[in-house]
Amino acid sequence: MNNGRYTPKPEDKFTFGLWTVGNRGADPFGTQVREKKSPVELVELLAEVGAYGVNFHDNDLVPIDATASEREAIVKDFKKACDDNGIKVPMATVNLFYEPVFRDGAFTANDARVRAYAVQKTMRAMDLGAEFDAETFVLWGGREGVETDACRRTDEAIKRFRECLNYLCEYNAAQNYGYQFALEAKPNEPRADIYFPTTGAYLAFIETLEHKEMVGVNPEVAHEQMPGLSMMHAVAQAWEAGKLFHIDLNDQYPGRYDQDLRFGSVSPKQSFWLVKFLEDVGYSGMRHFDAHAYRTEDYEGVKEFARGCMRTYLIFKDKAERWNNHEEIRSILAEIEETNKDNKVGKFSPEGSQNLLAAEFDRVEMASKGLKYERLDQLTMEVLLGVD
Ligand code: GCO
Ligand code: MN
Ligand code: MN
Repeated sequence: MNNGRYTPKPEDKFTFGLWTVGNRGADPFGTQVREKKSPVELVELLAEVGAYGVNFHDNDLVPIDATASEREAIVKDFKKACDDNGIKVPMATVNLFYEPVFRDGAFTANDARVRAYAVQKTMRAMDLGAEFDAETFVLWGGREGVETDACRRTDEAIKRFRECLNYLCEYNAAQNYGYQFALEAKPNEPRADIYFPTTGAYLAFIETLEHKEMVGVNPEVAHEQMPGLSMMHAVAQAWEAGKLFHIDLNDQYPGRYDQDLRFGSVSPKQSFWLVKFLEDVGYSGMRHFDAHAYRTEDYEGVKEFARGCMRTYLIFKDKAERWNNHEEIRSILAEIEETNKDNKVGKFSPEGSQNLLAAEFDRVEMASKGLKYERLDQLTMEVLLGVD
């Protein structure tokens, strides 16, 4: 049914990280279950399932100890694989969490040498991404946090983070890279508490930067849902602020470790509202899936996982259109809009405020009529469940 409609097309802008389809199923309790695939093989896999692009951390592509000539050969092969398979590299990022040197953080570490090394590693990762014409540079500060707040003052950590960000923005300008930085929040894991735990926290921080126009956010479903927050609300705030530079789509049961499950597989209703929001406002950026296949899978299962992420997105996009054109839904929305017509607040003026102070409101009458949200939500469920 409608199979062609749910087949990914380049204009859908579906991307995956090398670390997502390349995830080998290791977890803190068990080792890898899938054999290692090279970056070139992963690009081939992504082309096979119909993705638009691939993203990478510096060390997903170039091992941390690679020599200059090794780096050159890797970049050349990978570029060829991307070109041959019609795969773009829209986003690049830097790994500031894996190596022991970052055990106390990267931009916020107490050791000034570690902070300088982290900035150097990021500049080099920016150089690498620029070789592939990446336009977005994601920064996820996985180790920027604490197990014990005895180690430093939190406001000092924030100042250090700002200093590094300001530096990297200058580097971006000096090199003419034209990157948009996208900051990715997460409340915890791997640290007990990570600084800037939510997208909202980053949105406030960005306003304090010297080049705030270069910096936006990369909200992730799992990271907002871990503490039980609404991803769509975080995305909407970022969008309204002109700061939705990228997005990490996956799924997550609230209150647990970061699960990075297939998009839409846990919370279809929330995922639907998210897709509907992105489509309604005309978000034109990448739809990046930062998720991985179950540990039970081989690479055929990995392909099923990747296809599933994209197919579910497209099904929700279809459902959003159905919702927007649904006759009864539209008539309830029109009734709602009717009550919103006469805005008495608007912009403050002394005269307007006198009028508002003098206005009479019948609060009993205003609360007397049901709002039909039960019906609206049931209709939403029926659209989602495919009976309407
Ligand atoms: C995580 C994060 C990462 C980042 C990635 C990009 O919880 O592991 O979501 O996957 O998105 O490192 O910087
Ligand atoms: Mn994550
Ligand atoms: Mn992520």
